[in-house]
Amino acid sequence: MGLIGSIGFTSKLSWLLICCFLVVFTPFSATKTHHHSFVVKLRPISRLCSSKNILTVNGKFPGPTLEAQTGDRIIVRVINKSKYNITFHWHGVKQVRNPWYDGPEYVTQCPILPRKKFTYKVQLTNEEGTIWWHAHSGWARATVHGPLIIYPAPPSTYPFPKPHAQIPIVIGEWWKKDVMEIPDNAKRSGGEPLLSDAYTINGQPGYLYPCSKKGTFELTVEHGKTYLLRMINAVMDEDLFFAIAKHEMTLVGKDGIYMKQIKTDYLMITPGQSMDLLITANQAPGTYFMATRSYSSAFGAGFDNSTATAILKYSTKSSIPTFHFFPTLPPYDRTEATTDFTKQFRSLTINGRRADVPMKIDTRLLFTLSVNLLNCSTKKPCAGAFGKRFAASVNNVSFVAPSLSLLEAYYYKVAGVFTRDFPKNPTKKFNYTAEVIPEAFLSTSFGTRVMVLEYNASVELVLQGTNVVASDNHPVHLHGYSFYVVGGGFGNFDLKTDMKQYNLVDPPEETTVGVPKNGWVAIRFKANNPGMWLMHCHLERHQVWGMSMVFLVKNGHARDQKIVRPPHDLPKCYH
Ligand SMILES: *[C@@H]1O[C@H](CO)[C@@H](O)[C@H](O)[C@H]1NC(C)=O
Ligand SMILES: *[C@@H]1O[C@H](CO)[C@@H](O)[C@H](O)[C@H]1NC(C)=O
Ligand SMILES: *[C@@H]1O[C@H](CO)[C@@H](O)[C@H](O)[C@H]1NC(C)=O
Ligand SMILES: *[C@@H]1O[C@H](CO)[C@@H](O)[C@H](O)[C@H]1NC(C)=O
Ligand SMILES: *[C@@H]1O[C@H](CO)[C@@H](O)[C@H](O)[C@H]1NC(C)=O
Ligand SMILES: *[C@@H]1O[C@H](CO)[C@@H](O)[C@H](O)[C@H]1NC(C)=O
Ligand SMILES: CC(=O)N[C@H]1CO[C@H](CO)[C@@H](O)[C@@H]1O
Ligand SMILES: [Cu+2]
Repeated sequence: MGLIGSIGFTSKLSWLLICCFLVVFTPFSATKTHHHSFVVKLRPISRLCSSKNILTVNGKFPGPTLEAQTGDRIIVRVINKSKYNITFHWHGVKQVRNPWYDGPEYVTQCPILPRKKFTYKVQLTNEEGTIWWHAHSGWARATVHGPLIIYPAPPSTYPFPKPHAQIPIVIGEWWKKDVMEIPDNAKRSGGEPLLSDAYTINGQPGYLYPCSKKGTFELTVEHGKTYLLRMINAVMDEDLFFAIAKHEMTLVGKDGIYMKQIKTDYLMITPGQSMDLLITANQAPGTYFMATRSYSSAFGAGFDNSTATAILKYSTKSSIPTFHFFPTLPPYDRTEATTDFTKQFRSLTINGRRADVPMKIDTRLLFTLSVNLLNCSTKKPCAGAFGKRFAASVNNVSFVAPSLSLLEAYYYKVAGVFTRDFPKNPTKKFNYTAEVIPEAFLSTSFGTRVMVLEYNASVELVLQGTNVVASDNHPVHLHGYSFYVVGGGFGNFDLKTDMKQYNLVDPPEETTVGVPKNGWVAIRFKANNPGMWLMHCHLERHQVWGMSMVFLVKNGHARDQKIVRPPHDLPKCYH
C-alpha cells in the first residue's frame, strides 16, 4: 500500500489540458479565476444559544458565500486547523473529467487530516444559479457549508428581469450537543442519530426559539421591488416546508439550473436541493414572518418538529403600524403538499427547443432504496426498532466505505478495494411498497460494489422507494451529473404502463430529486463524464446507514473523454 504514497504525478500538464480544453470549447466568454482560503477551525458562534465550539470555515456559520460567473474557475485552498478529518464537495458542480476535486471521502479522495492542506480547483461549466459547498466527511457538513452563487456571464443574462437584490437563505440544523459525535454514538447504539434542537435560517433559529430573537435574520425590502432569494437546504436530516406570510414566491431555478417559472405559496425543499425564488414586495408595508419546518413522512421515525423563522420587513419612513403576519405551512406529514409542489417542475425550454433528454436508452437500471434492520450483535438490545440495529441500502447493498479512495484504487489499479458487480436490478423482486413486508427482507447485505457504466451510455435509472422498515421521501443526489426526471409516481414502478406517462419534452433537470414515500422516480442521463461518482440519499442518517452507491463511468476513446491526472497534493491515506 506504500505504493500509493510514493506515486507523485504533477498535475500541471493535466490542468493545462483541461483549462485549454474548456477555454477553447465552452460557449462562454472569457472566464475569471477566483481565489479563496478556507481555514477549518473550531469556533464558538456567539449569536447562537450556546457558547460551545463548532467546526467552521473561517469562523463563520453558515460559511462564506462564494460567487462566480458561469464557466469561471474557483480555487479554494483548504487549511485544516481542526482536530477532525475534512473534505469539501462542490454540490451541483459537474467536475467534468475531474472527479479528483469532487470531495466525498473514500470515494474520490482521502480526507484532509488535521494540520494538512489541500487545494480544490473547481472548474465550472454550465452551472448557473444557486448551488452550494459542504463538507463531505463524517457529520462535518452540519456546520461546514455555504452558498456558491453563479451569475450569468455577460452578454448572457437571467431568464427573468434582473432582481433588485439577491439574498442567500441558508437553512441549517442545530444541535446543543456536539454534532461530530452523533454518527459514532448512533453506530454504537444502533438507533437513530440524535434529533436536532432547532433549524436555522442564515444561522439563527428565530423568534420561536428561546434565545435567539436578537439575531434573527431580517430581510429589509423596498415596496414594489423584486428580490431573488437563493435558498439552500443544508439541513442534515429533514425535508422542509417553507413559506413567507402573504408573499407569493416564483420558483425560477433549482440545483443551479433555471426552470420554467412556478408561482407558489409554499415550498418543499429537500436536503441537498437549492432553489432560486423571486419575491415581490407588493404587500402593505409591515413585518412578515418567513418560516420553515419539517416535512416528515416516515412512520415511527422521530423528527425535530420545531419551526425556524426569519423576518421580511418593509423599509418605510412613514409611521405605518407594524403587523406580524405568520405564514401557513402544510402539516408535517402532508405528502400531497409535497407532490402538488414538485409535480409542477419543468425544464425551461427556450424558443420551443426540447430539453436534451436521452431518447434511446441502452442501460436500464432499477435501484431500490430501503431502510433496514439487522439483528443486534451486542448482548444489550440495540436502540433501533424492535431492539435491532438500523442500516440502509440501495438494491440491498449497504455501502461500506473503503480505507483508500475508490478513485485512487481505480486509477492506480489497486486490487481488492472494490468490486464491479453492483446489481442492475433488485436481486429479489417483491411488492416493494406493500403494507407488510416479509421479515426475511428486513436485513441487507454489505459491500463496496460499484456500477460500471460505459462512456456515453444512455442511462435510465428508476429509483424505487420501498416500505422495508419505513418508507420515506429520499432525496437522492448524484455527483458529477445533472439528470432529467422523466417520470414519477406512487407504488411499484411498472415499465409497461409508467413509461407511457413519461415527460420527454420538458422534464425538470435536477441534481437532487426527492423519491416519494412509497413511490418511484425515473431519471435519465448520458454517462459522458468519466469518473467515480457517488449517488446517495441526502438524509444524513440514511447515508451513514449505507444508502449510497457509486457509479464508475469509464473513459471514452478520445483524449478529451478521459479522467485528468490526479493533483499532486491529493491527501494520502497511507504514509
Ligand atoms: C414536538 O415534539 C415534542 C416532543 O416529542 C412534543 O412534546 C410536542 O408536542 C411536539 N410539538 C408539536 C408542535 O407537534
Ligand atoms: C435474527 O434473529 C431472529 C430471532 O431473534 C432469527 O429468527 C433470525 O434468523 C435472525 N436473522 C439473522 C439474519 O441472523
Ligand atoms: C402491493 O402492496 C400494496 C399496498 O399494500 C397494494 O395496494 C398492492 O395491490 C400490492 N401490489 C401487488 C402487485 O400485489
Ligand atoms: C438482502 O440481503 C440479506 C442478506 O444477504 C438477505 O437476508 C435479504 O433477504 C435480502 N433482501 C432482499 C430484498 O433481497
Ligand atoms: C455519444 O452518443 C451520442 C448519441 O446519443 C452520439 O451522437 C455521439 O457520437 C456519442 N459519442 C461518443 C464519443 O460515443
Ligand atoms: C482520518 O483519516 C485517516 C486517513 O484516512 C483515517 O485513518 C482516520 O481513521 C480518520 N479519522 C477519523 C476520526 O475518522
Ligand atoms: C494553527 C492551528 O490552529 N493548528 C491546529 C491544527 O490542528 C491541531 C489539531 O490536530 C490543533 O491542535 C492545532 O492548534
Ligand atoms: Cu433517505
